Amino acid sequence: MALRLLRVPHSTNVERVALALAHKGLEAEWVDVDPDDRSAVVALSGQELVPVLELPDGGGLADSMAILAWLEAEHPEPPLWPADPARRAATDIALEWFDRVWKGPPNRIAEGAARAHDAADLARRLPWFEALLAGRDYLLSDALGVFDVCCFPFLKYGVLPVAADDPDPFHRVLAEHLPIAGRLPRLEAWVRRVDALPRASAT
Ligand SMILES: N[C@@H](CCC(=O)N[C@@H](CS)C(=O)NCC(=O)O)C(=O)O
Repeated sequence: MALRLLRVPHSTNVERVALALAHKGLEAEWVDVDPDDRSAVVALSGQELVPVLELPDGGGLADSMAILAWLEAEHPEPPLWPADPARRAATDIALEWFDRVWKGPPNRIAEGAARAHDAADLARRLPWFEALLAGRDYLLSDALGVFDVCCFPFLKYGVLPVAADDPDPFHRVLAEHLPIAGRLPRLEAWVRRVDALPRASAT
């Protein structure tokens, strides 16, 4: 049975879930929410942001990474997290760093509240991703993992164009501040590699 999820167009965090669902061979029943009317999102989850997963008990689970953790627990195969405890802990540290540290500068720039070092921090951290891809196809291992799914919808803007009908200024900030194409070959190839993977589409 397809999992029911709420989404808005062009959402980075929704794309994380779409990639994870497809990786696990799961089908989605996507409910398209009007970006200007979040009442269905609030009714299901008590907050306004998407994605939200409708749980089997009728409740709603918000936050893309919480949804990915739920999918991993309920549908462990094929895995997104490594089984080895040390590699799993390193993965969780990377995930928390990405959402709590890496995302800060582009979010603040898009909100017009940039700090002095935000643009420099984004530039300084970009080669770290290039280095992670030395000798392997994915950021933390030879196979697609949860850190790839976490980062791809954001880093892709350094390679792939922003859709003409995408009004989100955050995506244009990412495109402007992530000089990947033509400069970081392993990272550019990784973006194209992950972009070629399937997403769970509407059933
Ligand atoms: N931490 C949340 C963030 C969710 C989030 O920021 N969602 C965006 C779409 S990517 C949203 O709903 N923004 C509100 C808006 O666009 O009005 C997650 O990972 O799901």
